[in-house]
Amino acid sequence: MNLQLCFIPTSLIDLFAVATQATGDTASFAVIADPHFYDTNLGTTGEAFEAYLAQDRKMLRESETILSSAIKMIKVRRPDFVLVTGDLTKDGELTSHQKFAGYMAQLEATGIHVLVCPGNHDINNPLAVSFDGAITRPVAHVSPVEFASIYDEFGYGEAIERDPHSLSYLAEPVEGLWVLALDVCKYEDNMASGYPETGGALRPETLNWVLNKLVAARMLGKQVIAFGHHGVIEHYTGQNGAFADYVIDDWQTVSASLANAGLKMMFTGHYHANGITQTASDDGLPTLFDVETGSLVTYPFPVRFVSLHNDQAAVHTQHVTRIRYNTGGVPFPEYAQDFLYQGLLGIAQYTLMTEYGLPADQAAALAPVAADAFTAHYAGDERPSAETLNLINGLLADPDLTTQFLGQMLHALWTDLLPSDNYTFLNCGASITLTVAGTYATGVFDEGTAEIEDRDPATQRLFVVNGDANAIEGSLPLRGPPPTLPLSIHRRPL
Ligand SMILES: [Ca+2]
Ligand SMILES: [Ca+2]
Repeated sequence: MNLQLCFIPTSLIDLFAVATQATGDTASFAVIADPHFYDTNLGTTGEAFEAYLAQDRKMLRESETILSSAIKMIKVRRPDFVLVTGDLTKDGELTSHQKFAGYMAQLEATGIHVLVCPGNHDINNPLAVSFDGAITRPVAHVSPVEFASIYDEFGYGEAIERDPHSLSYLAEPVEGLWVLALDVCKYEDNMASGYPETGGALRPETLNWVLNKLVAARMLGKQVIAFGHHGVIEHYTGQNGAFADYVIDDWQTVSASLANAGLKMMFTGHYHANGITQTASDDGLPTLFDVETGSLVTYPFPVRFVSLHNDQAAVHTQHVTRIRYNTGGVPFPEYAQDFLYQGLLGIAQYTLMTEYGLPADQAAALAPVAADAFTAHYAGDERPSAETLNLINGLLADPDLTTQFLGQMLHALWTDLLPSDNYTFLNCGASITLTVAGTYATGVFDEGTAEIEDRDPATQRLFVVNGDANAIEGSLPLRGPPPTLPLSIHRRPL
């Protein structure tokens, strides 16, 4: 029996590109999350600014140049539109919003639509201040009405319909594709409380509005995706218990309602982590994906690119690796990873002492373990080393309940829930249909004759490594009609 080569490209995005080229029925978009744009004219030095940075993990001084690099990446890929999933600004300062909108206008000027939604930092924020030495001074912030006005060109002005109860809206950036922008932030009482509410919820009236839109979409034959700031599904087991403000209130009921009404993909941010999780039906089939994108001011600065075809999506993540900024000669990724790690160390040690009641020496010993876990979780596709697992198992076996709880949390942070986070193929509909483009037989059985397959995007031909012959061979055209066998063979010694 001859070995039949199965021509499956190694990259899912390539597979998808092939599939969509065949039908032409597709949309492409990019997602950026939590850019936390900061107008540096409001101050970047002094005791008060340093104190702000110390209790945070955002690269505020660099936010503008990172955004600029991300925009360049997006312009190269030329998607149909871009989703920005909230926390557009550091703390809702009017001038930060205005400057951020200016950058979005650059994208629209190249024909790429931009759709935004608010995050918990963007509206009615009493922390909108300027920094001067040890002093902070309140600066203008924006109301819900002003937010919609500033972003008129980026969703609100072009909406098919706006929800009367929130800053949610419905847009159709590509014919046949409805995009629901969901405002899940709770900014109504911010000024009275003196602090921006971190948690999120889909107001009952807004949930009804969304469910009605999903019914209408089905009737009109529109495909629907949604985006919002807060997660609608946990991104690790127990996230809602440990960080309730990062998943919407009553997330299980709400996500089930959305899934039952036919929503299949929701794009989110807020936790600064790049992760994808799913709800599943009783027979294990995915019903709703929460595609969370990491922050543009937190290492490793992901920008997601999504190719959508009916109920299937290829998700690909790129990272900002270069910025125009003086990093003291240190490569930007290294500089940024160190900034994140040092920030997380401080936050972890403080939290372990104040919220978990650990003595200073124990908190100092555990802080690096926590910082490692969050750094890995933020990047996505987290895989613990044997050493890390041993350490976590030690915590889980400890008789002290607080230590056991910390062990559980670290274990959960390191456990990547399905599907994979950075490069994946989301199939929300019927099973994928693969069409055989052609076959080629080497005439060799039970040897390594098809070890690595790859596609040459320039020629649209597929090549395969024949390990047995120590050569690259096979040249299968991936465009046009299926080839007539036998295929032309190009053999090159390795
Ligand atoms: Ca995952
Ligand atoms: Ca993950």
